[in-house]
Amino acid sequence: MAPRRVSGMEQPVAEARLVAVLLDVDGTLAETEERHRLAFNRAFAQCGLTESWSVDTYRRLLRITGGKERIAAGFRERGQSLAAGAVEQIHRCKTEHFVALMQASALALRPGVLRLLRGANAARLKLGLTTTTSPENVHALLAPHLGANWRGLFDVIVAGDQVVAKKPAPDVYRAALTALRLAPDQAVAIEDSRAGVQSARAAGIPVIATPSVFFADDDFSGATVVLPNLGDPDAPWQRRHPSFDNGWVEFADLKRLAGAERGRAAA
Ligand code: XBP
Ligand code: MG
Repeated sequence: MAPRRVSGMEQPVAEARLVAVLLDVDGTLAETEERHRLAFNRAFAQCGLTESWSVDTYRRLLRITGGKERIAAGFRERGQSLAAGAVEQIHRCKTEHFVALMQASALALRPGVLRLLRGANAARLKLGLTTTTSPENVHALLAPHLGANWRGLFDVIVAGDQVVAKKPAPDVYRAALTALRLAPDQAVAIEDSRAGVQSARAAGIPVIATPSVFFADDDFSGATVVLPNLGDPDAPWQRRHPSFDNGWVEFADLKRLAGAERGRAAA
């Protein structure tokens, strides 16, 4: 997919006060949702339920963020009510299946993710994870790539039920800003879905959209730029983006993005 410019980036480039890069997890760090879908279906079967989500059904239900919320919505739309505690029980089972799937084979991170995670400290940037997914899932995804002590790479991790209102509500991003004691224009977010972009924007944070497979057709209005992925020197974008010197995102681009966005906001 060729990069789409959502808003000009040829603004005067004020030196950004960028301090932190806040990354979403599912769909942004890796294409995890197909494994989530498998895990949901295995949990349904293990719980003796006939429910099984096709790719199309799951793509539709993915509009609802949060696995427990998604389970409740899926059964509600079929007119089926679940016993008290059943949603939590199914979701616990689903998380176990997701972790087992990830332990069986590590899931590749998307282009540019490992490069930016590993390079942030040298670029004097803080890192945060701002995700709806359960904490166990983050460990299952990142430990094979960054080691058991991967959490040490991040200055803040806000996940799952740490916030009540999930994306597109701004809560997860506001919690990260509060933890880091930052203003919104000192951060930039990276997201794969419309709900994620809306969440970051509602918190006042400029956001790069890198649409994932399940959200390829989403409306990413509000994102400062929409890119196929973060790219890498050995995996550059097939078509160059006029606002990027290279075929991938560098930290200088993130600083320019944040500066340009702040310039727009101040205009
Ligand atoms: C995407 C989500 C999550 C996952 C499933 O999270 O909405 O609900 O689909 O994980 P992200 P859980 O914000 O990282 O894109 O079942 O643990 O919720
Ligand atoms: Mg996501």
